[in-house]
Amino acid sequence: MDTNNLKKLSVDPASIEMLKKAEKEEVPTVWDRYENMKPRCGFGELGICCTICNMGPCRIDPFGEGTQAGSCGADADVIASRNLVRRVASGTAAHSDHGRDLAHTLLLAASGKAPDYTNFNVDKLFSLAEELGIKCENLSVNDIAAKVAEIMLDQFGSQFGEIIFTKRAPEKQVERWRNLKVMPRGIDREIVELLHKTHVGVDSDYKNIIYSGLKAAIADGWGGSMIATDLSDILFGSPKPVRASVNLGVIEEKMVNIIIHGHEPTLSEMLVKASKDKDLNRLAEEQGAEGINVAGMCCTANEILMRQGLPVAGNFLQQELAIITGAVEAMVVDVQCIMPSLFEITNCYHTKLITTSDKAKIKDTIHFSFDEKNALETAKRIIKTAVENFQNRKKDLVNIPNEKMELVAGFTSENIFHFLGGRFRASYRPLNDAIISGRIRGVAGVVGCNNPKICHDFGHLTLVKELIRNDVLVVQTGCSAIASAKAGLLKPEAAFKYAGKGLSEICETVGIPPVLHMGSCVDNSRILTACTEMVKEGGIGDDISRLPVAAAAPEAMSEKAVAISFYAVASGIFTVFSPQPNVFGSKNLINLLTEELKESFGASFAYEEDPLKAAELIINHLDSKRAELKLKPMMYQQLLEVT
Ligand code: MSK
Repeated sequence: MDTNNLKKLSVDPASIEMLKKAEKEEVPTVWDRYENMKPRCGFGELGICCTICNMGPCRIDPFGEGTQAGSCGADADVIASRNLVRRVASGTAAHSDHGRDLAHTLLLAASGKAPDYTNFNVDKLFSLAEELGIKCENLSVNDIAAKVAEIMLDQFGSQFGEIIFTKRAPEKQVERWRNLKVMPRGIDREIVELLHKTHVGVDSDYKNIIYSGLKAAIADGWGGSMIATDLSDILFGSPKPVRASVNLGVIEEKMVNIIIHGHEPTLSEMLVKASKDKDLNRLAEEQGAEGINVAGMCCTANEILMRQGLPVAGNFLQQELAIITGAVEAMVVDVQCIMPSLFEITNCYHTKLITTSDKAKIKDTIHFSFDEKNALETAKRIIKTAVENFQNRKKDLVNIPNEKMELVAGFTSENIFHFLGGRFRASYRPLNDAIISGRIRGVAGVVGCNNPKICHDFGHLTLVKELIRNDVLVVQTGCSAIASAKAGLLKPEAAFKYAGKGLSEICETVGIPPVLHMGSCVDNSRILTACTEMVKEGGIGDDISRLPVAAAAPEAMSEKAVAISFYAVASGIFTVFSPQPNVFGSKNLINLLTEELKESFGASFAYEEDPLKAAELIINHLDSKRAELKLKPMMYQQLLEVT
């Protein structure tokens, strides 16, 4: 493939360089396998292929002429909606199981069974305990932590009532969920009920199916994900703005390189700690290395970046490319977004692939069963394995791209208070005032993955640049945040280069970048909390659906991204999703998702693959919300018309 063709695969120079290397060394990547899958099944693309029961597979004729129902009688609306919400169930399960693991770790730590996790963030612990109504007098820190962990664990198995963190939402939102009967009772319960409803011969009302999907998704955003975020902050500390670097250039030629990939900070935090062990560093030197370099990939990267300032090697589509540098001694993985292909890629180099979660093994790889009870000890054994592998590096296969970018990350819904309001006036008032006065048009959360259907990072960067150019403050999580970081958008200086005049003035005054990194994919819950704070501050609407805010997932790939988009819409946030999900075989379903949901939730989906058009949709939406609120015209609008 020539360079021009490679440029169609990624806009990231480091990735293009590694794709060239992969081609030369005949190492297949995700892009090759994606091409080999063509042509894709048209029925599957449209979401009208059903494999739910053993009478199938069945498919509906999309032209309305042939078969219009599967063997059981399910039509296109039922088949497409069932397929879609099963993704919501899986995405919600993934996020929520992550939250459950953290609650379990907190309980073990509080009861003295996980001694490596006892350095609690007591400020956050006390504030959560107070919110949960725990009477803390005469209780030890461990007792309080145990009570918090138990209440959090109860959220999963609860059968009745309402998930506790939904109370954080504005009152109007809560009332709406109750009236629409989508208030989740327990996280596991909603996932199970959703799977039950989509079993053959249960729910055959596509609207009812979608509403159940929205209910389960609320249990994710305001339940499992929010629990994961809050408990991570208690166990590992609340993030603070940190400077760090990003892209494949963070891999160091003279050091032992360990890439940690996946999601849960329980593993990554221990590996970071173990990598500082004096004996292991001495061993690295004995092997001829200058030290141990730990870098992150995907959302694990975001976790250790925000709390430890560790470098980020890349986002989802770069996991194979990191190994192709030939300079990675070990890739250590836990759960989610880990390509099974890593085994084949590591076999082409000296890299050891190490799995750590009993939930996620890869056949024939080294497995260290990670247990919170002896976490640091296991982490040290993993690091030692990587260090001892340094001598097996094939020097002639090493080629590390120079690309490396500086960034600032680590914003949270709490510390934005500090940055926007200043030390003595910590509040969302300045943000709301900036929106009211027309300096900032609104706020957009741009989140999600990479997907080889879209040129790597192109969707994220084009959308984000267009938004900030039009005075939209952008908040980001996940692989989308990493894309912007690589392009330099997470540096305060980016405001002068890319942001509109109004946003740039705010960034300069406050000293923040125009694009704020707010964490990993579970940390989208921080964006929900920030929206709630904006409502509480007043002046721009009494419920999230009235705020000039929007969301986008320009290169969505995972089922978690579908769940996130569902809870964003259920929370009243207009959401542009791309590439289009497999639902276009049902006109009724598309109409429900893109139009009818507005009536009930105050928000809907838009499916738009062109990032400039997506930006236009978001800007128009923010302007319509501003008009509804009778806010002032944009201060510098006349200078910055959308292209
Ligand atoms: S890792 S879910 S590719 S954001 Fe959270 Fe990235 Fe999407 Fe995985």
